[in-house]
Amino acid sequence: VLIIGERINSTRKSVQPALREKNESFVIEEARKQKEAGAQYIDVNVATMGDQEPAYMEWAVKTIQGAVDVPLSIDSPNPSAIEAGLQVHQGRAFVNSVTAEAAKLEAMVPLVRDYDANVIALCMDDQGIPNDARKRCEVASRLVEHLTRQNIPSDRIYLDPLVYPVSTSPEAGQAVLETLRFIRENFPQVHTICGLSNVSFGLPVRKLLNQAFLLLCMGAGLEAAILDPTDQDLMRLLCAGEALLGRDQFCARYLQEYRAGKLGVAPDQK
Ligand code: THG
Repeated sequence: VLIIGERINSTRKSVQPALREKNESFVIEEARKQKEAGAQYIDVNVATMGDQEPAYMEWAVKTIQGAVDVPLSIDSPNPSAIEAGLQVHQGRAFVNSVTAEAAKLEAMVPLVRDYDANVIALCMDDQGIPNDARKRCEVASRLVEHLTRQNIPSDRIYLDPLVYPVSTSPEAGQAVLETLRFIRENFPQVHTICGLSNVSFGLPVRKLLNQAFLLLCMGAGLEAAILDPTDQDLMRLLCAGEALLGRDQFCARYLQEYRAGKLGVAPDQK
């Protein structure tokens, strides 16, 4: 599973003031910590900065990549903020995200193409976010059709079924799993991604729910996840899940993590 670290997000209580003050050492440390914990990309979301969002995005991208060698997922509903981030980004970024809304597609797709980025496409359209899996699958199909017709290579496309809190919509978990299976079966050439932590909003012991949901999603064909890589239990489960699903040849990765003492048990000293 491709791991995108979620911790640099202005909706988090501890992060918002640091971003507002443009605290360089704070964002650098958050990025370093997540990369060290196994994140291959770092998500950057400064959405609470209002009309200053593009300036903050540019600052965050420059600051992080000036100190840590890691590609970023530029997370915003605002095409100007996405472009401000892409303009200063080094390497291949994720554009997070487009939707099937007509205006969104029109503004975002040229950016994805011009900057040769990966793109996360959310399963929602001008009608909003569909509750049931069947409509989400229908939106997923339209997204694949539109993006490939606009010459976005299919292996750059990451479809996100959109995870909702099970506390408010009990069917949210199943809808995601069904959509993931549908995408894997019908569009094997595109990738799947989820923001895991959304599932547990409003409930106690959120980590437990996030962990359980990660494994369910992996079983349904999840290929990339936006998550907190500093949650060691979550990362261990991910590692075990890959071995169990045969996505870790000879369990090499699992054994490597064990020998490095990262599975929470001291390795034998034979
Ligand atoms: N799909 C895509 N992008 C996304 C999401 C998605 N980006 C944003 C979000 N969802 C993923 N990122 C987060 C980041 C933090 C939390 C959840 C998802 C989170 N934060 C706690 C909170 O707000 O209660 C932390 C509390 C705190 O530290 O203040 O749960 O689904 N494509």
